[in-house]
Amino acid sequence: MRCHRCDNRAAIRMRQHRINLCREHYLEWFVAQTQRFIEKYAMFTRSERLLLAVSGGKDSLALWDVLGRLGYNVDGLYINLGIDSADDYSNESQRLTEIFARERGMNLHVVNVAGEYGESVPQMAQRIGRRLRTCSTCGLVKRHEMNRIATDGGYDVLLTAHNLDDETAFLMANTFSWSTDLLARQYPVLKEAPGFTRKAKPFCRFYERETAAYALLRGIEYIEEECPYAVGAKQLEYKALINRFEEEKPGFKLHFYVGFLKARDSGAIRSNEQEAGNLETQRCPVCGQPTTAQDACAFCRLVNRR
Ligand code: Q46
Ligand code: ZN
Ligand code: ZN
Repeated sequence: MRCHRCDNRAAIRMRQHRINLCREHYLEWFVAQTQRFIEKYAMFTRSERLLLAVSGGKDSLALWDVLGRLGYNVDGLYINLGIDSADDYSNESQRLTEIFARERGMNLHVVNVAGEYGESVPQMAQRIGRRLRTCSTCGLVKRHEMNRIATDGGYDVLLTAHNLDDETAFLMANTFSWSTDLLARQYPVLKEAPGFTRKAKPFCRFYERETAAYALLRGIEYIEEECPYAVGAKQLEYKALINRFEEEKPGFKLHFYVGFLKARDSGAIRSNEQEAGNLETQRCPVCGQPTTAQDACAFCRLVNRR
């Protein structure tokens, strides 16, 4: 199998794009594609300050690497959730993230949930009796902390490294449950609104195996273990299902996602701007973040501030 751009041995075969590339041309292609997505969806510019949520996994570290190469002004945010599995998941992923940042001279914010609020995420979930739903507690904490650091730090855009596999799994879950609000908010970029920083997902059109190949070929050291709470999550079942479709029909994921974006652009699905606008009038009296609650927001209630 030869590279389509030179005669060297191909390092990756991408059936969905009908192209094989060697290591050097793959790394070049991947960085150029990222820039193309940033421009296509008008995500951000080089004069804006970006904050990237990094987990220590392949996607977020690969995105940090690519944005640095492209000359963007991007800082990292690592949130230590206090997940102390056999592999010491949280501390190990923090360690790898810190090494990555140090080696490249990148600026990293670290939030330790237990240090900040007196309890780890699994402890919070257990206290409120939602042991089996640690992920929903986790999601609430992560969203709040990302928004807090982005607002306090005066960042223009908050980035996450969701890839196409993540996006299509959300899309399928939101479609199966007809969660139209969530569908309306699913887009490569969400405009800023009062109390909300703009959000962008520059990797949303990359297959997971493409981001993994980038991290591997670039020699990035990342945490390979999954969070132990991901096991059995619905999200993984959807991913497995979508992978079966992809096997049978290469390109399925991309068509599914891009088709959805087109439908949304044509106005078939109401965009998020109105949604975010509705929150404008209400602010949490404790933390000041926008909320739909009449009093303290869900996060402040969770951490017992009220
Ligand atoms: S980190 Fe948190 Fe995920 Fe772990 S507890 Fe669930 S939501 S699985 S992205
Ligand atoms: Zn080549
Ligand atoms: Zn609050």
